[in-house]
Amino acid sequence: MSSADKNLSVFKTEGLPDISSKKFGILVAEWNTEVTEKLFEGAYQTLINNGASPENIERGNVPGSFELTLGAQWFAERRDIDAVIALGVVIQGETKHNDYINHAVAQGITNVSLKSGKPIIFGVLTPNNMEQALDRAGGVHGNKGDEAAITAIKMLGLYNQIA
Ligand code: DLZ
Repeated sequence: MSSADKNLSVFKTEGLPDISSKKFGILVAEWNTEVTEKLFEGAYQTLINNGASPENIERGNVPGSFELTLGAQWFAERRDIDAVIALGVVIQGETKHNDYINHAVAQGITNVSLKSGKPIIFGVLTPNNMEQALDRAGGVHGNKGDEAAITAIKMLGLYNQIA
């Protein structure tokens, strides 16, 4: 079983909707790229494995996780984008900086999601250290990028059912 499969084993992944015509924006924070690149690979590959077309997946880089919110809004404002996945890693440091960033991004992504009515997925790891981050970016605890992609797909399916 791959680490991606292990991660997804906590999810119900059967019966996912057809996403062959859906367009995704994936935002990647440039802080801690050794981790965020793995999150991107996981999210991208999970979308492809579930039927998305490569030409329907667009990537945007932002300087740090704090900027994920505005990047998500720019993607969400586009009529052609159906869902956005925001990927970042905020590692706890010696200051409270991480708390401010984490809260701002969580709140910001919620706001963009509610304002746009589109799924904007919070794919931000908030570990205590780099080891915990790598464990969740294709390591022993799976890949948060995979999980974020599955969540985006599920929300698109739910939109068809209840919106
Ligand atoms: C400033 C900062 C710090 C200390 N730590 C992180 C981090 O662990 N992960 C991350 O994605 N970004 C960090 N940043 C950068 C902020 O997200 C943001 O880019 C800057 O504060 C500029 O707005």
